[in-house]
Amino acid sequence: MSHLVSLRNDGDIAVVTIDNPPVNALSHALRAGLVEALSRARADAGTAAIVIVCAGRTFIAGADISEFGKPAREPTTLDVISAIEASEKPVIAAMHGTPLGGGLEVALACHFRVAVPGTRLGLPEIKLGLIPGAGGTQRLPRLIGLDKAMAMVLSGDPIPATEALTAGLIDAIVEGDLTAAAVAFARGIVARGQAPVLARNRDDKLAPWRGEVEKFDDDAAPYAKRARGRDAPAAAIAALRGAITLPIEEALARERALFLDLVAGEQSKAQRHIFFAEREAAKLPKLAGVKPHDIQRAAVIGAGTMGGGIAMCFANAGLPVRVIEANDEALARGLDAVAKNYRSAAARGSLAADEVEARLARIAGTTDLAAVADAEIVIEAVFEDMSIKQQVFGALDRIAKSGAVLATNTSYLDIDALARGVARPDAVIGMHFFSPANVMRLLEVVRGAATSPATLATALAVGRRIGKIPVVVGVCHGFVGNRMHRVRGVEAERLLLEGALPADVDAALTDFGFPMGPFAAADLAGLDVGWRMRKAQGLNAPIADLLCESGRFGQKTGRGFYLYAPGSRTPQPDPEVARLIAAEMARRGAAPGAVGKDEIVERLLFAMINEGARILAEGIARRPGDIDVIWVYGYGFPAHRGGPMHYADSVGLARIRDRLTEFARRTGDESLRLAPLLQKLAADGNGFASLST
Ligand code: T1G
Repeated sequence: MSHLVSLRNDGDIAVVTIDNPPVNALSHALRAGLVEALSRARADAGTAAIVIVCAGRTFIAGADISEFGKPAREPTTLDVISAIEASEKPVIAAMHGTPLGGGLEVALACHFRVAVPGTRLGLPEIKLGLIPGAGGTQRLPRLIGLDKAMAMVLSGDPIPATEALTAGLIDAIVEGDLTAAAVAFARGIVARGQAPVLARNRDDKLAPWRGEVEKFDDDAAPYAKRARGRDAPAAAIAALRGAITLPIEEALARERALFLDLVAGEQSKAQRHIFFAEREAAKLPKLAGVKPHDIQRAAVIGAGTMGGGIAMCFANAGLPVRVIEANDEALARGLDAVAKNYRSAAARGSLAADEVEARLARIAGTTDLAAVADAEIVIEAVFEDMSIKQQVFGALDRIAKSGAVLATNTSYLDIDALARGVARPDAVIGMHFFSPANVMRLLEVVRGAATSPATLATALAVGRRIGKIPVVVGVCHGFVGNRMHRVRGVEAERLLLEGALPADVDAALTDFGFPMGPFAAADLAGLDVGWRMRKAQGLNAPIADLLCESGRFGQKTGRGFYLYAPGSRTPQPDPEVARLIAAEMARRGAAPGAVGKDEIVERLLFAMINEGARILAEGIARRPGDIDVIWVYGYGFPAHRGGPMHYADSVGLARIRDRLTEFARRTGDESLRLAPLLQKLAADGNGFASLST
């Protein structure tokens, strides 16, 4: 048998143990071993029941994603499932960790399922631009009902074992040694002569839905509405619909056909790229063997929106955190906002009341900076002003304990300049959180020229511990994300001066898949933030500056690029803004014109991609995939497009080169001058992906 699967008997119970680290993915070798083991156990007269269990940290966490896009090899996952369902002896899935995707589908083919406490079960395929392709959309609703199955398949989020038991997805939660408990469970089944029932033959949970297709369509509609250009949600709905409109064999065939279409599609390729790029981003060969500091306690300087959110990240991860503010009033305001945030989470039912209290208890506020003395990591999140930050770092240098990491949450200031002002520049690093910090998963970890490997390793470890996706970047103005964001902003402003309106530009990007366009996003963030920054740096944004000069700061003033009805966050086009833009165009002698949607997308994204090429050439980002992860998790770039650099490869760098050349000629804009790396790759017929091989 394959080295990944072993078979032994515990009396009359056969135990099939899978061991394919790190997550027992259903690779070809594993499938072959499983089919072999099952046929042996079935053929063995001394075997009355079969237990399938996994070694390592989890039950099968899905199909082997790295095999997608390659020729399918037999036995397939469907063959494994047929082998289980053909067994006349009860087969029991014994689960722990994260049985996901094809792993849960294997369990759904078993006659019984048991799990240890803490197991999280799910069908996350939709997060890879796919749908369950091995019967999940048919067997799951037969066990737990269509509405719950719809929620699981279309969200892709796992459910805890307790919920799975209540829903009927598992038959028991077992304590202690999983294998022993599963063997005992199997023995009980055999002793009671309990007839094994296959999920595929269950109909009690589906019967209420037969003839209720309209209700199904109504319930599915909100999911379809939120698809924003993704193909997988519609495919999932179509597959689930088959559960109540088709005989099971036809429904399974339809699911499979929909799945195979998606696997071969660009969207799933893009989302699989992001899956692996996210994990690659955490790997820095140079840090191999470097031990991060042990972090027991954190401190955050500043209780503003960012400081409060950062403190919540630590409290959510079980770490005590001190929040230091300049005065009691600001401290109280900050801690109130944190408490309100937690209480509204409890009100929404996404956090238990006792958990709210436990997290609040981990956050202690003070106005005494000396309180940072026992923290192993200090994160400065004060006002974006270099002189204020230098003062804070000077004080931290005197107070913080030796070996402490001194991090700054600046979103664009020079980390090296901050480090030069302290006696321990090796301990200085940027940890750039995204707002709201307790929600956004991205963390730009900015390595300074003097940052030590231990400081970097510690920041990465802390990032992962507080549930972030840390991506290492170098020091430059705006690092990776904001540097590209600024270039996109300049191009967006230019489009307004060529006749596009804010709503045209925003619609082009939301149709592309972004949750929000640049102008609605600017109104949400507050136009005054960017205005202050531009003024400090001698930069300008013609229209945004004009809006700010007239007191239009966005949602906070009810007027910005859009109008907002009192209490509403819905942007309404404002004729006054159109007039203001027209007047500015006239003042500049610009002829009014129209810019098509496709050109708007190209202008905004190709300019960003060009800047991304410069960033790669300068080594500010290590891999194109790092840039993609930053934009997908920090700026809402649609994951089904794979991030800007992956998207560029799907368009073709030669086309981007030619279009940028055309745009630069037409606009005379220097920042659109081709990045040499883009030019070279296009000339060689290569893509950015060629840089990662
Ligand atoms: N295939 C291949 N490699 C995988 C993998 C998978 N399914 N899951 C994880 N890895 C690798 C990962 O790249 C990393 O490698 C290492 O394992 C540890 O992962 C037919 C179509 C299970 C919750 O979507 O969500 O089944 O970087 O760092 O944080 O219907 O991994 O060390 O070289 O993420 O502890 C459905 C995907 C597939 C689950 C563990 N399954 N995995 O998280 O570790 S589609 C999924 C995860 C499918 C069927 C369909 C997480 C995890 P390396 P990690 P972790």
